[in-house]
Amino acid sequence: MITKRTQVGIIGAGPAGLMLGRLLMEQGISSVILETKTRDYVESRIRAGVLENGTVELLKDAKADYRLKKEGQTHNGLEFSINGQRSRIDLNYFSKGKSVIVYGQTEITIDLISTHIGSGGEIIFNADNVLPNKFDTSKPNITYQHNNINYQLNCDFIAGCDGFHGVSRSQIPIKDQTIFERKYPYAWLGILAEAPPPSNELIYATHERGFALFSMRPPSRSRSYLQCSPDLDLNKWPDTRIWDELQTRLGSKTESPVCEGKILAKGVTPMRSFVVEPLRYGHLFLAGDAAHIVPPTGAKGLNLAMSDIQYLSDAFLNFYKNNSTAGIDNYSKKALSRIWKTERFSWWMTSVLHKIENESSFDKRIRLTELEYLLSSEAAMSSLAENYVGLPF
Ligand code: FAS
Ligand code: PHB
Repeated sequence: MITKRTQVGIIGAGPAGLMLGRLLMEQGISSVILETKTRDYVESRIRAGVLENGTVELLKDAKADYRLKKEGQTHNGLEFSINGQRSRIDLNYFSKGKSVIVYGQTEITIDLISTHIGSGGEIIFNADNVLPNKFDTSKPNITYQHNNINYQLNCDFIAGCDGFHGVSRSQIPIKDQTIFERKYPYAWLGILAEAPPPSNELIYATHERGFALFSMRPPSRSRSYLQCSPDLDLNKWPDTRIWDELQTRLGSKTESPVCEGKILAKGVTPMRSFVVEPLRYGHLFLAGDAAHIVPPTGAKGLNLAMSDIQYLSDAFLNFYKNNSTAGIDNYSKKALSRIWKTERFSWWMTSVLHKIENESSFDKRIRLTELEYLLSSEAAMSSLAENYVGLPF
C-alpha cells in the first residue's frame, strides 16, 4: 500500500469534482481527483447544454473559460410550442437583463481537465475500488487501486462528486440519510445530429403525442429530445422515425422545418427528482448529482452542481485561510436551500410540458392552462425567466 497525502480528496471527475479541484488549486489548496473511468470516456459523455450566469462566472474563476468565450452562444430568449403554436419568452427582458449561454457540458469537461492538468493538478483516471474511509473521524482517507497498485490517500476532507451512481452516498449509514424522490413515468430519447436546429433559440414543445425539445451545440449541431417510455427499445427507433416524430411534435414542416442530418449519438435518459439530506457526514461532503438529481427539462442539473461547488469551495477556503468551520458547518443548509428551489422549478417545467398516459381531462386542461397563463402574464414570465437564467448562487 502506497500512502499519499492531500488536503481535499475528490471522488469523481465530472463537472462538480473538476470544478472543485480547479477552484481549490486557484486558492493554493491541494486536492487529488480520483476518477473511475478513462479520460476519453469522461470527455466523450454528452449531457447538458445550457449554462446559467453563475456557472459562466465559476468557469472564469477556474481559468477554464477560454473556449466558452469564443464558442458559447448567448441566448436572450426561448420559445414554447403548444401543439404547433409558437410563443417566445424574452428572458433578457423578464430577467432584467440576464441571459443564458449554450455550450455543451462535454466541452466544459474537456476545458476543466486540460486547464487543471495544465496547471499541475492531479487527476487519477482509471482508479478502481475507490472507497472513502473514516470520514466520521478527523483523519479520513480514500483507498483505491491504480495500475494494480493499492493506494491510501490521507486527507482532511472528502468531496463526494461521483454522481448519482457513485460510491460516496452509499457509504453514509442509511439511518443518517433522508431521501426525497419522485420517479416520472417517462424518459427522454436524446439525439446529437450534424444538422442545424429549427430555430436559433431553444424550443420547448408540448404536443398531443408528447414533449419535444430542440436545442443546439455550437457551431453547427443540434441536440434534440423526445419524451418516450422509460423502457424504449432504441432498435425500434431508426433515424427516420426519430426525425418524423420530432417534426410532428414541433408542428407543420412548412412553417418550421426540422432539418435532418447524420445522427451522431442517441440515448435514453430516465427522469427523476432526488435529494438526499444532509449533504455532510463528518468529513465527507456530497455535491452535484451525488446529492441530487433534477429532470433535465429546466436545464438545471449541471448548473446546480456548480452552485454546490461554489459553496463547498468557499467553505474549504474559509477553513484553510481563516481557520473557521463556519462554512463547512453551514454548507448543507446553504446548498439545500438553492437545491430545493431548483428542484421545484425543474419539477414544474417537467410536469406542465409532459403528457401522462391516461391523463384525466381535468389534469390535461390544468396543464395547458398553466402554459396559457404563463404566456399571458408578465408576472408569470418574469418568474420563469428568473428561474431559467438561474437563481443567484
Ligand atoms: P457526473 O455524473 O457528471 O460525474 C460523476 C463522475 O464520477 C463521473 O465521471 C463518474 O465516472 C465518476 N464516478 C462515479 N463513481 C465513481 C467512483 N466510485 N469512483 C470514482 N469516480 C466515480 N443536465 C442538464 O442540465 N441538461 C441535460 O440535458 C442533461 N442531460 C443528462 C443526460 C444524462 C444521461 C445524465 C446521466 C445526466 C444529464 N444531465 C443533464 C445532468 C448532468 O449534466 C449532471 O447534472 C452533471 O453531470 C452533474 O455533474 P457531477 O455532479 O459532476 O456528476
Ligand atoms: C441541452 O442542450 O442538452 C438541453 C437544453 C435544455 C434543457 C435540457 C437539455 O432543458
